Amino acid sequence: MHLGLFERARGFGDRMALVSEGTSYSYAALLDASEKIATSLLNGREDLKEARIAFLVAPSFAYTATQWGIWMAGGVAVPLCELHPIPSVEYVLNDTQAELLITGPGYEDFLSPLASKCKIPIRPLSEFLNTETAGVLPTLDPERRAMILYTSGTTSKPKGVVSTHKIIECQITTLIRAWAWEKEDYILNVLPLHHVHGIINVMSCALWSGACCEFLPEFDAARVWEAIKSGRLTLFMAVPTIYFKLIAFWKDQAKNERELLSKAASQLRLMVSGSAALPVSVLEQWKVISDHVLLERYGMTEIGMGLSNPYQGERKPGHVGLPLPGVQLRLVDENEEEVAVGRQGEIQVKGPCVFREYWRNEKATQEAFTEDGWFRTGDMAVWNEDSYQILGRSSVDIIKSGGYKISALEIEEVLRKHPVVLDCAVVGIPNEEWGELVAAAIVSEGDVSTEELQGYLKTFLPGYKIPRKISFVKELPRNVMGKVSKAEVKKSF
Ligand code: MLC
Ligand code: AMP
Repeated sequence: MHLGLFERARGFGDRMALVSEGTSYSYAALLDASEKIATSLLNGREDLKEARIAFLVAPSFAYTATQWGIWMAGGVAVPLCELHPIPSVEYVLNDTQAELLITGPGYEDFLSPLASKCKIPIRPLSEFLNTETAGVLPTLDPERRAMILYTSGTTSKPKGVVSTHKIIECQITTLIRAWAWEKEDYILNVLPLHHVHGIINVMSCALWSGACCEFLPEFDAARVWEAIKSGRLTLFMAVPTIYFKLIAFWKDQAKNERELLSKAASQLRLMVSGSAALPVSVLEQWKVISDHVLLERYGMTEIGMGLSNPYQGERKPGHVGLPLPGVQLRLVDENEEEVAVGRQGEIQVKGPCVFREYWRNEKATQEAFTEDGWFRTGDMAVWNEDSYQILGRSSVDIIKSGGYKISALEIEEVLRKHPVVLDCAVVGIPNEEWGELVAAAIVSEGDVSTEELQGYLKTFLPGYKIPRKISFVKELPRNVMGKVSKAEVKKSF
């Protein structure tokens, strides 16, 4: 076991690594718990040899120890998401052919029926933590697969993005340098831990640095402000929707409380926004409140972070700065020729932080890369004088809401099964708070309301929850659907 993350953690010993549910845990305690989990997972074997271990554990010390334990035993970590519709979780379990499902407290009832349906053994995390002593663990080659994160694409089924230890290390160290992480840092994680934003940018960067990461099990504006007010945070990173909600909370406070909150926020050394476009209005209001010009950056599950505004230097509103060190980036037209300066094009990326493959999907992997190895992001951008500006997705079938990527096709597939829905087109429509809201244009044989469709999604796909919430439904005449493009449908809302 010679991975950089663990070697460094050993050196940090008694420093505080994580704070979870009011308890602090040192690096030594984290390593100890992880080694015990790894030993228990191995159960006498020498190496898990990239067996996939799926787990659903709330953001907490237990989550990190589970992830590290899987890695230490030579397994591939597959973090699940409780917000995904049950069929999607089932799909992930089957697709990864997970050898085991670990369930954290509170998820047994949700996971047990799935585990038996998929014929995957399920074990509570508590069993692993009860292991008495740690055993011998395998030495890991950094080129080995480490993690699979599922992401929606332009197909209705999500794809498993595979990263190796080396890729993860590259994604971490790039940010450590770019944003000057150090061991005195203290960050609050409010993000879900099945996406790169929470896993890499927040939790792993903190642990690589010898810093402290405190978990909130889920976002709560009052608790975030409380943490900011306490003065213990040096860093904060979130999706634009979260800044929107923090602004709303601040506005609700009395004048003297606002002043206290603002003063406390101004003491942080860095505040970052990403995962979706940061509205300039949010950036401007946050500047007034906290005196921070939010550092906006651009990333993707497949590439980690690609573009970032400078840590030091001018941050241009509505822009995402320059490629991070080690990231090669170009803008191309539909013939995959580089566009002239000032012209918009698709972002393509190359470099050591780019993912290895889509899990068991050679076709999708091949299609995602050009012949000379550039990854096609599907995002459009333009170079404006000194910085890149993201213009949106090239496909209308991908919606970003609250920082979550959603496949419009996945929702359409369900809606078309509704008894009175003859046809439908699902699109994302711009919204300052959520980035985009899900809207459905339908052709129906009878009246059908937004609530009815929302309810139908929930019944048809138990566990079909936010953020796939349909916010608007519009009826289209029968002769129109199919003749208008989705872009036109989108404009019509
Ligand atoms: C929630 N609601 C929505 C919604 N999500 N309504 C419309 N659209 C949505 N997307 C509604 C709920 O139904 C509920 O309504 C109310 O809002 C509160 O719901 P909630 O679940 O309590 O919301 P909240 O906790 O405030 O969640 C918002 C959030 C969450 C922003 C904290 O969406 C989140 O954690 N997003 C982060 C996702 C993320 O980490 N993405 C990174 C991907 S990685 P009612 O009526 O019941 O009150 C990536 C790469 C990169 O993108 O570059 O980083
Ligand atoms: P995901 O696939 O969930 O990792 O989401 C990645 C996508 O989020 C990217 O392909 C972009 O479309 C979007 N994204 C991330 N950061 C930004 C940003 N700063 N501005 C606009 N879009 C962004």
